[in-house]
Amino acid sequence: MRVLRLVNRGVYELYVIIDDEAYRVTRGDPIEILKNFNKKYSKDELGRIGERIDLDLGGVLKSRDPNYKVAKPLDPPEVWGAGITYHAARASYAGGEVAVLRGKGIYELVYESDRPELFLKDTGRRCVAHQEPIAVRSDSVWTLPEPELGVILGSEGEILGYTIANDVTARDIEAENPLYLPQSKTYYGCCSFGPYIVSPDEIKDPYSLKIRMKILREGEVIFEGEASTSMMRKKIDYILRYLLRDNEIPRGSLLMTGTGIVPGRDIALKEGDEVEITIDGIGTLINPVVKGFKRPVSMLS
Ligand code: DO4
Ligand code: MG
Repeated sequence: MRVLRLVNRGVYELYVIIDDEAYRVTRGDPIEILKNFNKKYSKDELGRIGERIDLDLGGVLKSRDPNYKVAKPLDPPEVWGAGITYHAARASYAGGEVAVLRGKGIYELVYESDRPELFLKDTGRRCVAHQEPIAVRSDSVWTLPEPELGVILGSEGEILGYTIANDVTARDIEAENPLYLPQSKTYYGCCSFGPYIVSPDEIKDPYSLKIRMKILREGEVIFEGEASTSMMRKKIDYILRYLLRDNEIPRGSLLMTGTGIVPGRDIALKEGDEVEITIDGIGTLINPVVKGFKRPVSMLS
């Protein structure tokens, strides 16, 4: 089951998609729907809480339908990021290592340590939806996208669903001084996620998902990379044990599980670029890039 939210002529609509059939749900919210996914909503039950709609989903996701716009599948009260969960992320800091502690690079230490890196990315309002612009800060010349498997958490920290997340990061600001991490990670347009949330029953093994990312400039692919969640050094349950320790997370929060694809120093996002992230079994998240803050439609309310 997939949960999708659309804006139809300025009004939010919630959809559940089962076997490529779309049901517009008029009762319940995305979290309630996901919490009940294991009841395996029958089409009859869906008929009770909503109605079957003939939706050209492919067209909607490609913004071809002027009436519909994809919204964030829910408004997470908190968005957390896990860092250096893949070797590729750790390796990307080698060479120009930004800080050394006890004789080792701090990112190498995090990769080897028991304690994961966790940071509060946002309270949700700086994150944008599929097809909305992600941003390069006006004071950054080296900003990179970070394609990550996202998990939506219930009130007990249980996984309610999976999504695609982009933990956009101003790498130059982060590299200048580790204490600048919040500025490199948190600003308007620093994160996108969606287009769907996929219920856990559809994801047979969260550790065998292929993640692909492309950056397009004037229609040309200027970067292409691939990773698999099988390469995660710290697994999701393990990260959650640390995240939830003495720390209640409000239901519907999003945890981004770290990036396994890091473009080199020759790549920096520019206004007009497009970032395309695909995770097998979940979908494709596409965002254009702007320089500086442009208020996306989802922030208007
Ligand atoms: O401090 C570095 C953050 C790294 C990160 O966001 C990631 O590995 O995905
Ligand atoms: Mg990240």
